[in-house]
Amino acid sequence: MEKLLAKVDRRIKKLGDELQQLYTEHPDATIGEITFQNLLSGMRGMKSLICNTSFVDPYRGLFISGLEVPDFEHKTPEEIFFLLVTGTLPSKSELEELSSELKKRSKVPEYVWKMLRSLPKTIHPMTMFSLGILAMEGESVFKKKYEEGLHKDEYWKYTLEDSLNLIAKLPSLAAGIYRILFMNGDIIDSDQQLDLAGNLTQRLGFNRHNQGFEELNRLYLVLHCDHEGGNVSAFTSRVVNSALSNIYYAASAGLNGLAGPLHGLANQECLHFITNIHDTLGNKPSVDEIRKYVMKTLDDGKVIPGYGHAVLRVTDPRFTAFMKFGDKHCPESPYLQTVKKLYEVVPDILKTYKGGKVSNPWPNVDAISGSLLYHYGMTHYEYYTVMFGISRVLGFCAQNTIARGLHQPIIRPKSVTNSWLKEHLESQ
Ligand code: NMX
Ligand code: MLT
Repeated sequence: MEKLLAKVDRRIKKLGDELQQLYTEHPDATIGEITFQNLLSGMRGMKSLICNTSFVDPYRGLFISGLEVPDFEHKTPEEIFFLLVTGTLPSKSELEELSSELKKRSKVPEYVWKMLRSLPKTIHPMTMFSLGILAMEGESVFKKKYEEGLHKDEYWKYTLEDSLNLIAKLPSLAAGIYRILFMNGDIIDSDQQLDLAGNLTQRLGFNRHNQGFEELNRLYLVLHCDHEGGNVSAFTSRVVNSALSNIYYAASAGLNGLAGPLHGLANQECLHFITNIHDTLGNKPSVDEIRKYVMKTLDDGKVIPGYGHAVLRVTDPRFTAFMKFGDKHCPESPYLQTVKKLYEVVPDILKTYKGGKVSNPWPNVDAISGSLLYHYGMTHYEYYTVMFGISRVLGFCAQNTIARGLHQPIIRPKSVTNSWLKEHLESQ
């Protein structure tokens, strides 16, 4: 792990020096104002975190150290984790080192399977995923070292150590959950030669050579990896880790946020939405029929899943990357066809809905991702957020490793009461 450690160390020193210099030069600088509107709107747009793993430009989408989605969509999850945590893509030998470390650490402890098998079959797969990670908390090397009196400067090393131990187990853990809930419950061993995506595909029990399913899994694990620091799941994981709760606690907490329908569960909601469209209108609904269906959904006081975003103001480039994949591998899929028809009608409807109140009428990643999994026979759509989650843990791990390296403090914003607000606003 020497190469990875050395690179992360260099990056942390560089980021720390930059921040120190900026602070020395601008100690009293103002970054932005907090308006009453910000308080009422979930802190939307407030700049209140530093995150260098990735950045979301409202008009160009996700950037990871200067690379945007088309630049990295063909990489592997291993390369992406290296990029997130070090700021550069790995050389061949760096990638070999990381891959071999992950392979060594991939075995999920037996007690996790025992616990997961004992749960009712009605449980949501995201609950099992979060519980599976939480159950391994006792394996934390950070926790052990902290109890022995670890120096602050070393926190990041053991956060990274825990991260590698956790990331290595995710394909096996996630696939095991799929097999316990939807198959006969046998856990499939993987070929030690496989990478994270190959491992996931094999352990799920799908044919690895099934016209692109493994490639789709690889793309899935890459596209969902990180989306700067303020999204619900990453922010939650950062808050939890800022109390020095180890990466198992932080990842499990972040995933609990991802499990909400306005965040990661939107991919499940989208497939449910499309399935309902097909059940009501048949497998080849017309654009007009879809328009009416969307209008009725809005009239019923529901959101259109997969549309809108807190930061983006254009079609999510991750949506576009999945669309390219769909056009290449399964253009005839009725699910993909309905995704396209929704794309034709929803933005125009949302632009004028509620007097133009929707900040972003364009699709996000969740509007398409599930329809591709469905095409390959993964029809249990309640599982789709787990696929998102495997990838997002890469971002949690990278963000928290860097945050510990920079000695970032416990996150604890101030809240105010109505009476404080009244007094404050009236005194202005
Ligand atoms: N359908 C209907 N109404 C919407 C939608 C939508 N897709 N998107 C936003 N609105 C409404 C929103 O509910 C709000 O209404 P109200 O003031 O009555 O509560 C109004 O438009 C203004 O909200 P915005 O400022 O546009 O959006 P906000 O930043 O608050 O929320 C989302 C962003 C993503 C939560 C919101 O667009 C949404 O609920 N989308 C559908 C769910 C979804 O696709 N989530 C996945 C996000 C990506 N991810 O992977 O996490
Ligand atoms: C994400 O990938 O986290 C979502 O697009 C939501 C967000 O960025 O707020």
